[in-house]
Amino acid sequence: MSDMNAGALKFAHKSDANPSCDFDLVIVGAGFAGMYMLHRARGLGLKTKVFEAGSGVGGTWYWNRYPGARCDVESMQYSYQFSEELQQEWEWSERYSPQPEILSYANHVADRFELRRDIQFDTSVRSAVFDETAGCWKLETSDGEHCTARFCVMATGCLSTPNLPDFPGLDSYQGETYHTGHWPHEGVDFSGKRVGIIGTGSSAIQSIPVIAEQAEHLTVFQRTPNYTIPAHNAPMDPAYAASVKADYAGLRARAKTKPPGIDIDFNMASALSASAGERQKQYEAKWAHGGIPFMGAFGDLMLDDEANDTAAEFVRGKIRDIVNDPEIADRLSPHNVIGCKRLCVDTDYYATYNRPDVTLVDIADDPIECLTPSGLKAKGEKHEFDAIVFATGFDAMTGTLLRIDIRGLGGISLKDKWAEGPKSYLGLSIAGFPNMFTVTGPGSPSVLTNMLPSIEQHVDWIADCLDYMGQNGHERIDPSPQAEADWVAHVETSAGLSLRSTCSSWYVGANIPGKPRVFMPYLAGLPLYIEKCEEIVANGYRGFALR
Ligand code: N01
Repeated sequence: MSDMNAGALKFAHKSDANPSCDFDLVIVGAGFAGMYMLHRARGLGLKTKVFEAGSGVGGTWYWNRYPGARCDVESMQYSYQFSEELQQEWEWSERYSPQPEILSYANHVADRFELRRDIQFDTSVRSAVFDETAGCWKLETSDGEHCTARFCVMATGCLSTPNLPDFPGLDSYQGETYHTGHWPHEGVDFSGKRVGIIGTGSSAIQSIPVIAEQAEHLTVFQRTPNYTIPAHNAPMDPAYAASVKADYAGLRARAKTKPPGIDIDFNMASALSASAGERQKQYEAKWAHGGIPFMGAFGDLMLDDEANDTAAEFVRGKIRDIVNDPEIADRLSPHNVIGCKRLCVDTDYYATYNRPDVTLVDIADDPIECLTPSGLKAKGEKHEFDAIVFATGFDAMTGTLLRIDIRGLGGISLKDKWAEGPKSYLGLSIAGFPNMFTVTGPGSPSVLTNMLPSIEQHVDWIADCLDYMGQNGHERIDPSPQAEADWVAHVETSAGLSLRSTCSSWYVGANIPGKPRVFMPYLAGLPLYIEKCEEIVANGYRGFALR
């Protein structure tokens, strides 16, 4: 990482650079991206302000408080690496961290680096308009406040705008409603209640076993079954934690060489070249290890349908083993490409369907007809509920950005620019929107990787860029339309190389009616992406106009 204080002197005199702006930098969002961006900006001596919609830091982990919420990347890797002291002092209590612990960690970081004094909570940004004459971004908040800034960093998260489908009769329902992505902070007690849950993605798969423990009866409405691998979560092994801490830099460096930015074992051999017995042994070992590394069983799982189906069939076999009723096991068994939608990681998910107080309703061919005052109607049958949980996901990657009225050069709106899908250079910047950066934006590896190292890589890139601009007297940076178009084409070509882009997932916007079908994240992996980002910098910020 670069020296955080380089360029501080230049920026200490920011008002000389552009006295007409209130701030050097405004950051939107105080999740892990916004917090680290603020920390780096301070190191550069930038006068910075952060606006955060929530009442506290943590982003995703502030909002997603549903029962069972837990990270699917192991704790020792799902953490910041920018401060050796921080990574040495923090103790994770479980192999996979539960949401409250990750939120405590975010609060600890905010306290340790005294971040709160520059964060305005309970404030969302309504609009950001570039004033070409003044060279400032003009922002308006939800409170009607106005401010200006030379630079704007959108640290708005990839999964931060919940998707609530427009079910007919939604407003008529009289019972309690919850969305997993916007859970009440005081928690919910489902004891003695008849609960319905809509959706079977990662959030549902984590919450269903916990809600089933509490509720009098739980009914799950499944449109598409999902593959999930057991987490085998356990208390943190102190010897393992100590061994990581003895060489944290080693672990972080190894992780940076792996496509998802996680230090996991990849077997590059072909599944189809292995014998049936070898494949079974390998899949059993990965199942026993648990979690996302399952997809590292063979090198061609995301490249070849037939290879992929060997892994898919293994998981279907596990479902048949775990679920007592063969008909329910069949309904729970996906037949699409495993790993095409985000692989889920669970604790006791499939076994939950052996409970007499859990019912699975398959709505694949017969969507929910409507909500009624006392529940909902599906497949011609009325279901009565005291509470309905919408585990229906997010308007991912672009949803939050497009809810802000962002206007760049010539007053062009981001909404118009992205009408046919997101266009950006490196997922970091958008042509025609100068001095604005997006952390883990569409066109970057983001959601296909461990988010923390991806966030840090982006924030470091942006901070180094601001430092470079300060050192060289540049006031404006804007990617060229050609560089952007070339990158968008490269992102699209990369997506076509993997089976990952072949299904109706939120990666392609398929979950939101009317959203353009574009594979949004960059699929070629973190190491290649980092190489490209560094190469662009080494070539004088190739593809950017700096002036
Ligand atoms: O959302 P999802 P999520 N009628 O979009 C269904 C991350 N995450 O919140 O598949 C009926 O995956 C929809 O059905 P279908 C992770 O990256 C991480 O669960 O579209 N059903 C689907 O079953 C994850 O991928 C962690 O047919 C409707 C579900 O709702 C991402 O967040 C934990 C419907 C939505 O699933 C999103 O996960 C949680 C309708 N009209 C989340 N509309 C961890 O770190 C939607 N559905 C572990």
